[in-house]
Order: sequence, then C-alpha cells, then structure tokens
Amino acid sequence: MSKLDQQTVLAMHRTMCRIRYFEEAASAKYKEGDLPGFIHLSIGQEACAVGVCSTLEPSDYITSTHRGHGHCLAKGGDAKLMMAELFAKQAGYSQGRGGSMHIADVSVGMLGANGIVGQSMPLGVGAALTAQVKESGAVAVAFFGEGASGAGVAHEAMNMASLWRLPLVFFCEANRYAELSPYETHVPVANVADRAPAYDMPGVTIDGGDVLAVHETMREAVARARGGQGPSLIEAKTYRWHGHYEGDPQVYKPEGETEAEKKGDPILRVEAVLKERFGVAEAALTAAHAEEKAAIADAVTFAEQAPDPTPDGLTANVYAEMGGV
Ligand SMILES: Cc1ncc(C[n+]2csc(CCOP(=O)(O)OP(=O)(O)O)c2C)c(N)n1
Repeated sequence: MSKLDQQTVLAMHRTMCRIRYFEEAASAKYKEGDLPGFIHLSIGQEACAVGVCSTLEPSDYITSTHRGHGHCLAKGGDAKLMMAELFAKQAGYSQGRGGSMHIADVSVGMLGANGIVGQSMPLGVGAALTAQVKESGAVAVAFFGEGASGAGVAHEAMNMASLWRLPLVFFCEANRYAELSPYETHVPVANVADRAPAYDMPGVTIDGGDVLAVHETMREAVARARGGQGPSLIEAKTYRWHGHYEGDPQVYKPEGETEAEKKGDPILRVEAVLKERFGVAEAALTAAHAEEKAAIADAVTFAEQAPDPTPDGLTANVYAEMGGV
C-alpha cells in the first residue's frame, strides 16, 4: 500500500487532467487545421509523465521525445507557452519556430522534446554527467519508447551511464506500438527492462497506468541515483489511445483494442483511489476537472490571439551564415 498523502495524490490527479485536456484541445485544433506540422499525443499515458515528474525536484532534469507534451506539463511547463508553440506563434516556447517536437523549458529542467528517436537517452547521459561533475545533487530522467530501445544509441547511453554510475533513470513508456509496428515485431525480449542486467543496473517492468506504482518505483530509482549508486531502467507498460500522429488511421490496431484500453483510463484509476482510500468527494474531483479544462481553454485563447512571428526575426538564433556560395 502506498504511503502517499492525499495532497500529493490530488496534485498528481490534477496534472493528469491538465495533460488530458491540453492534448484533447490540441487534437481538436489540429483537426480544424490551426496547427502546422505534426503532433504526437500521449492521451492514455498520463500516469507515466506524472508518476515520474512527481518524484523530481525543479532542479532535476528530464529529456523527452516526440510525444512530450505530458512530460513538459508534468515537469512544470507552462500550458500557454506550449499551446502558443503548437500554433507557431511568437509567444511560444521556441518563438513559434519549433512546434510540438521542439518544446523545452530549461527553467523547470525540461531539456527538450526531440524528434530524433532515441536521442533523449544520450542527452540524459549528458545532463546526469553535468550533475555528477558539478556535484549539484541533481538527477536526470530520460524518457523513451520501446521503439527507441532498439536504437544503437540506447545501448551506448545505458552502457556509459552504468560505467560512470551516473545519477540517471531511463524511463521507457512501452505503449505497444512504434509507429505502426507492434512490440513483438521489433523487440525480441518480453520486456525492455529485461535488458538491464546486461548493463549492471536494476530493471523493472511496471503497470504504466497506475500513477501511484510509477511514483513509488521512481522514488526508489531517484533515491538510488541521488545516492551515487547509478542508473536504473524502468519500463512502464502503457497504451496510446490516439494514433502515432494526429490523422493516423490506425489500421494496424486490432478492432476494439483502443475501446478496451479506455476502460482502464489512468485518470479514472487514480480517482478510484482518491475516493476509496482517501474519502475524496466526487464534487472535488469534478471541480478539479472543471478548473483544469478552463485553464486549457485560456491557453487556447492565448495562443489564438498571440501574434505570428514576423520576417524581421528570421535570422534570430541562427548561428551560421552561408556566405557567397
Ligand atoms: C532516428 C529516427 N529514426 C526513425 C524515426 C521515425 N520515427 C518517428 S517515431 C518512431 C517510432 C518511435 O517509437 P517509440 O520509441 O516506441 O515511441 P512512441 O512513438 O511509441 O511513443 C519512428 C521510427 C525518427 N524520428 N528518428
């Protein structure tokens, strides 16, 4: 049984609602044609982002993936600046130049979403190495998917992190598909975490729909990392309700699979805990939903009304020029 207190669980529930409403709003606006580029949503996976980040200090680091909205919000990112970035507005996190896959907020330790599959892992190694060298006491978490687990760079990152006993947690969100490919068609072992002994680090596979289980498992891994004992590999079995990208027809999913998974909605699961274990009234949960939904509606209005970038800013933050060729 979890030793978590009611306030902590209520806060986790709220953040899960915030992520859900943010991504539902992004999905709706994408369908209306308001968001340029691609977006990849993590609806159904909220317990992972929130369970992980609820164990971290603001000074700790995360590195993220192409599916990073939840990670950023859970680490304390600003919904308005994120939404404005999705709308490609000047007020966005990257002044509208990056979009969904280039959202970062160094002030809260969110070192960046990343469109290059697997690269969150060596970036996590870099963040953890920084913490180790500076003796800052910070830890880093590298989010990645089971698809990324087969990339060469994943093994390089885990090898180096273990060798140097870095303060790092490798957190795999195994959401059953890598683009259109089911897990068993590209991963030969039953669990990504089964590979941990090869790197001489602890590895555990958990239920990624149970935010309390994610939190408890992470707490141990973070304590280990902060205590100088090195990295861990956590694999959370989860499921993405939407397609790989918005607009994906999802023909590779068996009929009825998503509907069946929705019955295990991680938000409803934490609500059951709040009601049964902590005696929280339904009205309090309804109020939390309403407030988070309203905050996201405000973020959408902010993004819609924000000005577009202007051509005179085109070369800002460009570090090299092509001259005379
Ligand atoms: C280096 C690289 N190879 C291939 C791709 C194309 N690609 C984008 S997402 C993806 C699958 C990623 O699967 P996974 O790591 O399980 O994350 P998920 O999408 O399931 O969250 C691939 C192959 C890419 N972006 N980068």
